Amino acid sequence: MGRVWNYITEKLNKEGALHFSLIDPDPLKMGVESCVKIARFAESAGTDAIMIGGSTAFGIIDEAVKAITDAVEIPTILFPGNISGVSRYADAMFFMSLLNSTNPYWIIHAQALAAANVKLSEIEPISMAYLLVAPGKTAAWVGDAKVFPRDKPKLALAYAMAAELIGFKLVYLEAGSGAEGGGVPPEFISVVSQLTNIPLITGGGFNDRESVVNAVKAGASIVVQGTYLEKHILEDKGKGLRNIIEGLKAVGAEKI
Ligand code: 1GP
Repeated sequence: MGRVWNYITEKLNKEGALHFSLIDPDPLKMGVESCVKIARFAESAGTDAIMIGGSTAFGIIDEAVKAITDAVEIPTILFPGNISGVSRYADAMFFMSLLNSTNPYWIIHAQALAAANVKLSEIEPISMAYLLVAPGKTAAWVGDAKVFPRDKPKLALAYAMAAELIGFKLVYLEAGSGAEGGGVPPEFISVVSQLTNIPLITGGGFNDRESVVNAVKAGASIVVQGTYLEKHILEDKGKGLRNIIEGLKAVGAEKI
């Protein structure tokens, strides 16, 4: 078993729920120094891993990935938006397939183009089914996704069950970075977590303690926050994030 996958599963068994912090190393948004600061504050606030990536990865991400990985003790996991999102400096990568894309490029072709590079880099791959729920935001536009309407959780369930049967280690319910409406609807999280046996990650629009706590109550194993960090963490040095993570861990502990 890979080192990071082992860390995730053991920590989930012990703590019931995990918090991951997403950093998008887009030079049009922020420099490497800010990425490192965000990662450090997130780690000190108790986040369990740093995800690095975005739908529009401009430029070479190696510099940011190396700097972040050197700066924190917790695992760094790539969250690639395309083949340009691979870097050997991370501890692991989500090897993901956007299952509800209408374009085979995002389901298997990009993965095939990146596979040799991933194997040569010896980075730990963690297979993940990526499912986009409305609004889907930039990820849906870039990924040619047929997003699941917010009142149709059973559509996501069908895809999540197929993902489990195919052998994906994780399923990610994504509303898109910056999604309005408080994240993925709890009904999606609840039906998918109850009727599948792989850990469920969710992200996209979880911007406060209440929505994060509700996601865990509904059955999420891991909640991802990105935009919240970009907006608040440099000013409050992780204070607000600490409060959110305490809430997440309290609900997680009830599930053990
Ligand atoms: C995006 O799910 C992540 O891929 C995080 O979304 O930026 O809205 O937190 P936010």
